[in-house]
Amino acid sequence: MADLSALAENLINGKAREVKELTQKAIDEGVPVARILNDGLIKGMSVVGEKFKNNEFYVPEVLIAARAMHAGMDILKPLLSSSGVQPIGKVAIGTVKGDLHDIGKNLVVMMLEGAGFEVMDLGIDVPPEKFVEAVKQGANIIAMSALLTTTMTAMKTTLEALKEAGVRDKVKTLIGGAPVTQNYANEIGADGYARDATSGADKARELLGVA
Ligand code: B1M
Repeated sequence: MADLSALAENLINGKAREVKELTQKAIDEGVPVARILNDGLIKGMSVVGEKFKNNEFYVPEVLIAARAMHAGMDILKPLLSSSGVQPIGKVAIGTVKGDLHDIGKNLVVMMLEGAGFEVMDLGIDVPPEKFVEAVKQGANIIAMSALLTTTMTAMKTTLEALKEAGVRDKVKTLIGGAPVTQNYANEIGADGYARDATSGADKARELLGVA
């Protein structure tokens, strides 16, 4: 019998090989892919997120757990679309123009994927036009990361570009990164701010009204 709690547990402990095997075993035993995703991979990743938030896990543990999650996702992904499981939303994320820091942004990507979002990772040094283009490609959330006080202003420029392109009301915006604050989000009119990767995924769910 497929043991989804063992799958979640192995993911939390970063055991990629075991996660891959248990995911395949569950599929072979006919467990619905949505259950494997929700009660195995996503459940495990949400524990990782909580531990990270509470300083019980640090960046290396999160990266190792994320690698394990990807090992399971690689097997599940092709089956998800054919089984009709829809992602809970599409997030386009990038580090803003002029900024090359991506460690924090990559953690946010992992937490978003772990929460069931489809993620378009636009990378680093992302110009406003690229975010605008992502909205045209169906992104429900534009998520921006900045690590420099000199580049966080590109968040404002990007929001202005979304307005100018006439797509601002089609998308929610989420910002974060070490120098960014809730006050700054209020000042520039971003829809949401998150202080860490786990809260980023929580906020993204909240912005789309996903319980
Ligand atoms: Co740079 N750097 N750096 N750097 N760097 C900082 C940010 C700095 C604070 C160091 C310092 O002076 N003490 C400083 C910024 C000062 C400021 O503006 N206030 C700085 C500087 C000045 C620079 C350069 C200008 C240095 C130079 O060349 N003179 C230069 C700029 C390059 C550029 O971007 N154009 C530069 C370059 C670099 C490296 C390339 C060498 C490297 C980046 C490598 C990489 O990312 N691939 C680097 C690094 C590693 C750092 C430090 C040491 C670590 C950043 C990091 O990865 N933290 C950093 C000092 C520090 O923080 N101690 C520093 C770990 C990461 C997990 O945290 O990114 O904060 P963080 O992400 C968190 C949250 O912020 C949040 O969640 C994450 C996880 O919880 N979060 C979000 C982040 N994005 C989010 C988005 C969300 C929600 C939450 O929603 C969308």
